Amino acid sequence: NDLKKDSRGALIVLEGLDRCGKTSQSARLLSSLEGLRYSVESWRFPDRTGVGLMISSYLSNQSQLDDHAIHLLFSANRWEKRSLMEAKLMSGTTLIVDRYSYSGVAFSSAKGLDFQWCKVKKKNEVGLLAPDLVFYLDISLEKAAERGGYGGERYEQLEFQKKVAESYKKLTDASWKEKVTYGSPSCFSEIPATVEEKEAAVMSVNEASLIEK
Ligand code: 2DT
Repeated sequence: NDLKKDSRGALIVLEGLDRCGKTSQSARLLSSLEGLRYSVESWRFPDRTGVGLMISSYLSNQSQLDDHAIHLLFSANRWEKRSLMEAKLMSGTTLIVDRYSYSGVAFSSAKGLDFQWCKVKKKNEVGLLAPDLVFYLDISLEKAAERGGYGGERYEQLEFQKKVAESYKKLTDASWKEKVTYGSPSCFSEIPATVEEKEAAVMSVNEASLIEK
């Protein structure tokens, strides 16, 4: 099942609360895949360039934005990168992405935006590339808080993280598997899948999704 040079790379997403270990795990996954001679890159959303400059200013409390507006900016931030992501995947590079559309739903709905509005109603995610694999790094709030405290950004507060955890739980469906092992990504179809309207969008975690405990 090795990725061949002429097959596309895999889109691997890591999700979870702040301080759940996404950064460490993506670094480990990156070096392990590099060791297996895959072409692989580490990405993160929000990307703090372009539209991301506004997001960054919002997150650091330097500006205020309507909750829906910031939600859509996060989505626009992914759209800005869509063609580059596709080009990378098509050229055989695997992308390990720290946060994606799931964060979009979990964080915005934790603020009180309607869950369904965030998830499918606005369909602003439809057409983005669907991940081949999503790791949800499940950590208790207490453990996350123990890990040296949160930074000073807008969402980095215990009470808020609690709500985010509840939102992530709502995104869980029967297809999520509790599993700790993963192999190298298997060969995927040549063309990256896009988020289909019918498939209840990117939020409905597909068969390949795993929960890492
Ligand atoms: P980092 O601390 O990982 O840089 O994230 N967020 C992220 C959203 O609210 N919506 C999104 O679509 C994405 C991708 C999660 C900064 C914060 O931005 C939140 C934490």
